[in-house]
Amino acid sequence: MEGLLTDTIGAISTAVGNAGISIIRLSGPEAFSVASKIFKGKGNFYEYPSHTVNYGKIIDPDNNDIIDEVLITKMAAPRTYTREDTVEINCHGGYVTASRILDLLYRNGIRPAEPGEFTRRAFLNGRIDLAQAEAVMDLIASRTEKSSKVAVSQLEGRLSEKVNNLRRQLVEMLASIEVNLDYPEYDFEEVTADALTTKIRSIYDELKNLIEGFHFGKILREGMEVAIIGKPNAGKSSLLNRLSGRNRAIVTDIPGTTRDILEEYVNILGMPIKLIDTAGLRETENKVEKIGVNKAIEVMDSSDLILFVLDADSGFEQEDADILEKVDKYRDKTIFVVNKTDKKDEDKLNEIKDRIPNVLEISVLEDSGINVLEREIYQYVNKNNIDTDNQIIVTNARHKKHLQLSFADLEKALAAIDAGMTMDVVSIDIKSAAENLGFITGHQVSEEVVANIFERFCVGK
Ligand SMILES: Nc1nc2c(ncn2[C@@H]2O[C@H](COP(=O)(O)OP(=O)(O)OP(=O)(O)O)[C@@H](O)[C@H]2O)c(=O)[nH]1
Ligand SMILES: [Mg+2]
Repeated sequence: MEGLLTDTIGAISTAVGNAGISIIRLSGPEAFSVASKIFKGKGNFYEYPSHTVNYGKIIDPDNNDIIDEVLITKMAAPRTYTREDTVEINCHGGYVTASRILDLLYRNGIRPAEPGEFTRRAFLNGRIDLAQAEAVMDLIASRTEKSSKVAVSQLEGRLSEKVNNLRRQLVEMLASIEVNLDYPEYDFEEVTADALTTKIRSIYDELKNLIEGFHFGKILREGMEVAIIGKPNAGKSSLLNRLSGRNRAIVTDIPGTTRDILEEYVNILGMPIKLIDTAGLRETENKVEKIGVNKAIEVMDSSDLILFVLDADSGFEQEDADILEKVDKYRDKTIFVVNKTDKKDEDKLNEIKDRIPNVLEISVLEDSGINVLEREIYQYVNKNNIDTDNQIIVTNARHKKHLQLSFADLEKALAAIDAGMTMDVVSIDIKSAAENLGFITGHQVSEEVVANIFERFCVGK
């Protein structure tokens, strides 16, 4: 990338939309000189103390047009996000004003920031490590309080700390092996195969834990997929509407209303959930409905959790028996729900309870049992007892990849020791394991990989 750290970059840092204010951020060696050219406030911009907010106007120096009244924040390096001289202009909301100011800046020597370039600079200037930089992106994208908590803890460097610690242990191991090999005449403590195995095993176990947590991390970030299935007219779409709090799906008393998959993000007790409404499952000759039914069956397989909705109005029917058979292999990830309990036909309800003893009774119409269902869904997600406040959770696919590679290296190292290989052979795998961990925090990461990661950021972050 040209002008990697010598250019001064600028972008609108707030989201596009009708916000009250927009913030334009500048970073780089010319940030102050360009700001002083277009900003007219009380006194000389250069003399403002660092980290102060100042009132003034943005004026086009070419024709003296006043573009906006703004608050400008001046922050001198190195105590800034990028560690460079930084200026933030709070201008009035709306895209038009912010774009005009940005345009003025571009005409006066500022280069448009590339996606993620501010964070990239923070990384290149050593303020944050790579895992932290990626956490910034996660934070921007995170939908709920819980997922943003995980991102914040990564930002604080907990994953990095852990990975660095494991990496350091591997490097120390390599060092002691080398000392043994290179200076056999000295009386260093000998690295025995047993001692080495024990040490590698403990790191191996820790990596395994981190890797296993990835699935949960993905759920936190992208939302767990919960499929609502059941026979036609059971009230699946009604339930989706209730849980999402809006009339997303069409509801009618005609069986076979929903024909396609419908997805909706909802927030259940702080967990992001992707709810999937499906076509009622039944044998059908209707071509369109048939496709919908097949899709519903696919979704059962791919989803993280299934809500099987039965109908207290109709009782337990052959269609339910058929679905029960289909859902059997997914029992561990199924919550059974009987809707329309307001109908108060005890016999029909008991028919269902006899077949499915632990079925959860709800009525979307009367809004009963919904809170209990929400808690069940929440508990299902948390049943692995992952404590998001204290556990390090891997949420990023790139991190996971390198953890897995490192894990595989250690597996090879252990096998090599077992096979009675010499220490210099074993050390090759250990070195590779350490390198793979280094890739996570960017300790030894090629320019190309860095560029690739930052390209995924939004401009202005
Ligand atoms: N009495 C009562 N009726 C309900 C309840 N929930 C939904 N209904 C009604 O049941 C009918 C079917 O509801 P939908 O939500 O469309 O059912 P569905 O399972 O999505 O049906 P398909 O899309 O055809 O598979 C509608 O007339 C709803 O108003 C409930 O708790 N009690
Ligand atoms: Mg429906």
